[in-house]
Amino acid sequence: MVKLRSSEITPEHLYFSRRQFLKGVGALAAGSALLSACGGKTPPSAGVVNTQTPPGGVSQATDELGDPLTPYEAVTHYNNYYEFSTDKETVAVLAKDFKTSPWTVQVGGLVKNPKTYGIEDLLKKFTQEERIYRLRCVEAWSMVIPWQGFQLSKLLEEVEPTSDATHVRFETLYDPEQMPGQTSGWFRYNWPYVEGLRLDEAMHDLAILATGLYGKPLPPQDGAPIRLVAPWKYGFKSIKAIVKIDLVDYQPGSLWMNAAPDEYGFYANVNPEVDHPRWSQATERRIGELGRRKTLLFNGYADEVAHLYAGMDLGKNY
Ligand SMILES: Nc1nc2c(c(=O)[nH]1)N[C@H]1C(S)=C(S)[C@@H](COP(=O)(O)O)O[C@H]1N2
Ligand SMILES: [Mo]
Repeated sequence: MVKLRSSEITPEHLYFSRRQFLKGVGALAAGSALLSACGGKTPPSAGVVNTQTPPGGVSQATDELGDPLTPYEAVTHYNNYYEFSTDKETVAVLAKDFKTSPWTVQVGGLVKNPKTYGIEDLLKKFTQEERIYRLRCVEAWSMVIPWQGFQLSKLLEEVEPTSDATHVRFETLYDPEQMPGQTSGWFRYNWPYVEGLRLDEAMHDLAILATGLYGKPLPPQDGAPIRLVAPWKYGFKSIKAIVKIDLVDYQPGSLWMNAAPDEYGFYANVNPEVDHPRWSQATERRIGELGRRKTLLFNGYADEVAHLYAGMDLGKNY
């Protein structure tokens, strides 16, 4: 159960502003069960109907584990997006006027049918479905987010990777005029933000390209107009504002691997037993909750994805 008593909402527990959070709670209270007395998991055996009412535009008030959705206000005002700011609460403000139209995504490399898609083509061609996923940042906080989007596999099937393709490389827009974090001073980072997946990871049913959340178009701060979501991996793999997707025959680097190779690897699978060199990954802070939760292997998606890593040393392949 999410505890929302104002006395408990302190910067110690929640790093976004208390005022903003309470505003969000107020806005959600009408339609949401986040304030109901009986949140949390109902054992199926009890035969009790889950009385939590989902907020507008969303089909369920919880994920498949019974964890409540993180309030919209938190999802959209506590963001990691270094192109705008390293301050999570400032991202939404600086990204407010980010231009997402016209927008194209160039899909190429080792494919039979390279193609440049307008964002509107992608929205029309691929049915947008809801996916309620946990998002676990490598910094050890997490959220539950109702996304809309479509499976990355659908797009890849359309461009037809050749038999040489082994990995997928993603690239974010490079536009320092719009993205102040990409200008000088951020010498540590090699813009544009890039990320990658192994081809079998990219083809997995759980991997989506998200175009919306909470039944609305994706806000700029969450990666509009289109971003990756790979929920069993640390959040930094889920690259925002994608303009380029290439099929390649090598393991692509990523901005975080380049910035700190000892701290961030290619796989970045959520794993309670593989600590970050500077902090434990055994537990996490669910935004909006008190205390900490145990981190779940593969962020709770082990049944679906563990086979992808059979026989691999997850400590070495971090
Ligand atoms: N282009 C780009 N994508 C990015 C990031 C970023 O800084 N730039 N941050 C990543 C990190 S560390 C996380 S935890 C998630 C956060 O997504 P959210 O702000 O929608 O919760 O986006 C990821 N995608
Ligand atoms: Mo993150």
